[in-house]
Amino acid sequence: MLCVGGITMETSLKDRDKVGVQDTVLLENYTDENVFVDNLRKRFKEDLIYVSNYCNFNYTDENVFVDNLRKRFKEDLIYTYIGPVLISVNPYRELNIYTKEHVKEYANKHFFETSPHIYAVTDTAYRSLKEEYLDQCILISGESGAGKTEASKKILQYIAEVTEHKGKVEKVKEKLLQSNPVLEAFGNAKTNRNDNSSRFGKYMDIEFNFEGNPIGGDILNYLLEKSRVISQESGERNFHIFYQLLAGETESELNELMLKRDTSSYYYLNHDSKSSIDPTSDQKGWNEVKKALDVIDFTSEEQKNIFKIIASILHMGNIGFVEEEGLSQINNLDPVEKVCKLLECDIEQLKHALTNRTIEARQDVCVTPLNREMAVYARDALSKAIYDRLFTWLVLRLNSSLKSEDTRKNNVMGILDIYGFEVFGKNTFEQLCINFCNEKLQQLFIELTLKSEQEEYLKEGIEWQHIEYFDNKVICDLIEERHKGIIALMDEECLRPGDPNDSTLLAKMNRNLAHHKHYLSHPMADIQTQKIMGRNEFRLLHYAGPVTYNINTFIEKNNDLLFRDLRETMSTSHNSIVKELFPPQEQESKKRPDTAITQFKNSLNNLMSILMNKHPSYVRCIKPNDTKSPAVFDEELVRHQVKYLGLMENLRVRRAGFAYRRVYEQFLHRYKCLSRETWPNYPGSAKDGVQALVACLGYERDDYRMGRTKIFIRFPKTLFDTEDAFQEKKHEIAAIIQSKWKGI
Ligand code: AOV
Ligand code: MG
Repeated sequence: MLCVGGITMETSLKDRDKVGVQDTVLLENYTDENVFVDNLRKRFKEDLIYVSNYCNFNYTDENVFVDNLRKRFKEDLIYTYIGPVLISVNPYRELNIYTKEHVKEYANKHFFETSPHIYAVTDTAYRSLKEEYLDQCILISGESGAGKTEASKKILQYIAEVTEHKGKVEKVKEKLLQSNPVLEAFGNAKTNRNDNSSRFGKYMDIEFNFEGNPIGGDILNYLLEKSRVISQESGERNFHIFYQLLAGETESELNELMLKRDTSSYYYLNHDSKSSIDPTSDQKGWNEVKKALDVIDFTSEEQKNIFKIIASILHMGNIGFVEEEGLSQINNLDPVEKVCKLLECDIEQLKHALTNRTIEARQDVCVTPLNREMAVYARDALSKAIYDRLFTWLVLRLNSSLKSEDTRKNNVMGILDIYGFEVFGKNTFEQLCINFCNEKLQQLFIELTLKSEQEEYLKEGIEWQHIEYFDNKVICDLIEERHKGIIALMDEECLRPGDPNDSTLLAKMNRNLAHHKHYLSHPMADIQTQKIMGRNEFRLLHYAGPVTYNINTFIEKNNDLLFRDLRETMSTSHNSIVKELFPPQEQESKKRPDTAITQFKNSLNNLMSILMNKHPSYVRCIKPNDTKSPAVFDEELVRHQVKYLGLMENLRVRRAGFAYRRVYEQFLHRYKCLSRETWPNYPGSAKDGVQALVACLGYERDDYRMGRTKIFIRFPKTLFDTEDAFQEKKHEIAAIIQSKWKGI
């Protein structure tokens, strides 16, 4: 192995054998990186020279940054670090880098000793949990299709590999792993950005016992895009499970569910050819889901009931209405009968509930018949509500199966995998929620890596040149600020008496937000923009780029109203799951529930405080192209992501900053045995003790800084050397003690 201090350079797999070096060329004792790189240039082709950690790079130039990613991508080196932050570029093909051997390669190694990998990040978090008893969270971000969900699966796979393989632990791990196919089948769908796009946000805690073995788990789910149940844009699909059921279920079971295999029989499933995917993948998916449900101990009764519900939604979509003199009537009883058979509810009651609405005003009860439009609305609202509640039920059911038996407060590792930032041809309420969620996550990243890092240097009195960055708090505020933000305006409009509708909402937003830098209304836009922006649209300048939203259905989706008659009908169902989904207490409650977006906002803020209390690790996923191609590295697309993810600023802060810090007392306590001056006790202050210690250890002036309460160490290598010396000393001392003990 070729070594020059601190920089890890990887040669390509192809060239490795030729030049006779192993998988990394470690650079040691270098004085000038550029001289070294020049030397390398003589030996290797330009395209083979790149760095695996940007912090060891002399440049903080965006072009060089992107070019480095490009070169690595071409060599299948999809992972690169900025200090401890992992950048992952979606390879869009299976790489042979996730085998058991790879797991072994990363287990129990210093972070910077190995080449970048999601396993290294996971291992570091895992060891911090196990050895320092710190709760961890791994935050995965990036736009739709960038590889977040895949990354979250690799994390889980790594944990499963490196922990105990027997008894209860093995069973828990099996369940944790199998929760993924279930949630993906019900919560993922093909979109125009990603064939397996997550349509819900997921935060999963893995709970560990004191030996570091998984003993349980808990999943929090965030706002499912339930509108997909009733319609999809061209080229997109409904949730996978509908197609999987039709493709994979046996003929006799399908008969029992009164379903035909052919998707074109169902109004709720998109039929355009663009939206189809390989049918064998649906069959495969079906087998995986069935297996997973078995592993997670869903009883056969529960499984039957789940699929009765899925089938009933497909039939529900086929219920049609005709209108006579403003009154709607069901025009085909066949699907209604099927729904009632499957959900075991009364057909007359359902028919009535689909075409009438009961309103209770003070003491009066008033029944109003629905026109056709309202009946269609009621039907779709029911389908969405059933599916959405079923999804939450599934998560709760998974949680009860994953719940640990240990009642102690154990350490956890959280994995956050949300829906990525997305821009479609038409963006609506759901995209606003999804993109708001991404703003919040970006805000957390900024808070923890750029803001607090710089604030800490100031607080500790370390000389520091402030590095500017774009703080997206301004956009978060535009959306969520009390009384003023978009959410507040939306809620105000939803609750207003009279006839609030989408256009009155848009007018209100335009009035109130016209002068906000990140809000653009149609009337305020320039002529060019007006040409491409409709009158019923508004535009937000998100951290990741502008998105034009169509206001249609905002009010309806935010109100999320399910007529009482339908709720009541469902609560009389004899299907044991449906009964749970619509509890009788709900019918009695008079209180109006929070609007959809306010519930979402509250759950996100709750999530942020969960994350704030854990030790974070970051995975920043990048999408190399828009065509899902393994061969294309679209420089402009990548540059845009590098920009909005704030990676250059992240690098600047990292390069100028310090990799490691610890309060004087802790540092002295751990390493005091390495100097005669500090061992066994230093008479003066901890700060003076640390000063004496590092002088003895030979730290150079540039290696560290002394803050008010902490020592800051610039390079990881400095600390690793100290830690290695400590480990050696520990063994020496142990040996001495042992021999003395034997001597006695
Ligand atoms: P996302 O989670 O970030 O999007 P995914 O993790 O679903 O994106 O990745 C999209 C697709 O890219 C996957 O289905 C794989 O085909 C491929 N892919 C991603 N990462 C890898 C990898 N490490 N190795 C091989 N293929 C990969 V969204 O859920 O849409 O925001 O809402
Ligand atoms: Mg995903």
